[in-house]
Amino acid sequence: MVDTDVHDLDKCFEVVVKHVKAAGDVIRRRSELRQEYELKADDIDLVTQTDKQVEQMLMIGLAHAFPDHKFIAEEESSAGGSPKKLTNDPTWIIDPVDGTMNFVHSFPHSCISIGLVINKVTEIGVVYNPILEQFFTARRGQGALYNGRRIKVSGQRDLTKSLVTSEFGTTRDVEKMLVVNQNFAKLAAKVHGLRCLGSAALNMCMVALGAADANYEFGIHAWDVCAGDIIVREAGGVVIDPAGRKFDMMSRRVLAAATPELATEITKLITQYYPEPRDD
Ligand code: LIP
Repeated sequence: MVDTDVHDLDKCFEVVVKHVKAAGDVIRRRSELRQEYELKADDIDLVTQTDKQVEQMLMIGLAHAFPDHKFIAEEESSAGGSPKKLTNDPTWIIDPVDGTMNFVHSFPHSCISIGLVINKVTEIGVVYNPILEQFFTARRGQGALYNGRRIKVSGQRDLTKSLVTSEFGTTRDVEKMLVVNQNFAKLAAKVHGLRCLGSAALNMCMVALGAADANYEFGIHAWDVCAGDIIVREAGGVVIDPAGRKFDMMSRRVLAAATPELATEITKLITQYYPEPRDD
């Protein structure tokens, strides 16, 4: 176990906010321009130069301030090399542009998502959509804020009165698409509405804001959900595994909800899917 007291969490928060705001300026400036992109694992799994440059900006800035801290970052991880295991060491989990497909199309729902995990416990979460000036933050035991204002989940318990967010994802894997479409059909027949913002982090922040009542997805990565997880929980919501077990950030499965009752209704209804490989 790492002694958390030695890590000045106030300084960590101050430094990460400074670098996220600077990186946000880069994304905002470029968001009006059509983005060139490269393909990653699939023809709908894209990466832009901005994803890579923003990731470098954040990692260099944080490594300079905290030389002993570790990183699990999307583009570094997707560029090959052995999967990173989450240790007890202070680890920044970074998605430089969550919602890259949106960014490529100038659809204004993209964000920086970054979390600090120590002893496998998330201490800080920041999600920033610089295009719509949506700045979400949370610190363990200190609540969640949206543009500096305290936020709370909706408190919704009833699935038939719920707005639920999820995604088709960035893979055309046949087996996965079957499950995704089955779950959309089952939920569409029950809920008030389904929404896909195109960003797991922003989908979870909508739950924290009380603007949506639940979010679930299979196939996301630790960097898509690390910050959203603490922001939802600090706003009074729950984050679990979609089968009802404890949330496992490296499992590529998430269910966030306003209440445990709503989460249970969703776990009972949806078809499960287990993405391979795990992130670790
Ligand atoms: C995206 C997630 C989204 C998921 C996509 C992709 P990216 O992250 O935000 O929820 O459906 O497959 O993982 O690639 O834009 O950082």
